Amino acid sequence: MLLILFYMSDRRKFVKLSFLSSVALLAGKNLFARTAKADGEFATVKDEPVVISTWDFGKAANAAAWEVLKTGGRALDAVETGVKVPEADPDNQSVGYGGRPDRDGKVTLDACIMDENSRCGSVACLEHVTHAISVARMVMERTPHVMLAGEGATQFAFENGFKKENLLTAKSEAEWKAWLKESKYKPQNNIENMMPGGKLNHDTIGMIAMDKKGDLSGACTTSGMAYKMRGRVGDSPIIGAGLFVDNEVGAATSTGVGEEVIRIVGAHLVVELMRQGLSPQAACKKAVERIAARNPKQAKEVQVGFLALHKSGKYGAFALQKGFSYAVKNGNVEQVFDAPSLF
Ligand code: SD4
Repeated sequence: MLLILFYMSDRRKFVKLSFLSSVALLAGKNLFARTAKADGEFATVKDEPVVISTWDFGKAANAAAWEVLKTGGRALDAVETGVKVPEADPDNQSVGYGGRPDRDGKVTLDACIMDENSRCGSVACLEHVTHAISVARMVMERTPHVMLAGEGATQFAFENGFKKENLLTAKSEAEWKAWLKESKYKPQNNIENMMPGGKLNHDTIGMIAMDKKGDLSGACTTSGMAYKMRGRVGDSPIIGAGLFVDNEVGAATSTGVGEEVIRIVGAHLVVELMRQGLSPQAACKKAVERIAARNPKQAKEVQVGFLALHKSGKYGAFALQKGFSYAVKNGNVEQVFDAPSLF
């Protein structure tokens, strides 16, 4: 009865909304698709699977991860499966195969992975292997170490069955050669490199998942800042900076100018703030504010975004600048959101 009364009194609003939705659908758009929702509005309940990841391209990665989660698979397998999608995509020029090279023309990859038992693995400056995340997982599972870097990481990959590949695509090579003509090096918001034409093209994928058992895992993989110095390592392969998972509390990942994230050990900070009771979005915001407070002038010129999932199933994100998006997938939601930002 109450429901009917509510329906009657709200009928006008309902009709208006239905009309707007139909117009949007006819126009081939979802009016509500990218609204930044209040923190945790679509929160899942504990023990229901969910996967979240950075940027618009996280949507395709989430879909692959979801195939693992929906059948009761482990979050660790889900995040590895998920981030392999952008790693293999030649059109994604900031992750894996087809990534933009360093200033010497070498594609070097950074990646890390962490599970519900705080087991973690990482590779930095890995060359000639598309799936850096799988090498990172092997470091975790087959060595007593957490991190392998440079030639040692590449050698380890070959010794463990990865084939030598050329990761530099014709497109990325042509752009790098064009960049060489000017050879400037100044980070740009949401680009973090000097691409000719200033075309937007994002960026590191950080992914966090919670499986049916309520266990958390995360993965982060990138070709790093385009045209970086040879040997430069960003935040993405650094446990605590680019990714952190604490199965008691939650998990966080980052994207943007890695140097800024490393200075505040960003992902770990976000998780610790959630431990103190902050919501995922509030925790991400506080971490971003800490970067801004440290160097207010510079903070206006660079992008950093954090994405977090609380053990309760709530998620949230926050960035320095507008333009950071994140993708969410669970049983009810498959959507890309614009993260709120400081500036
Ligand atoms: C890095 N954090 O290498 C990565 C790159 C990135 O948005 O995420 N750019 O610093």
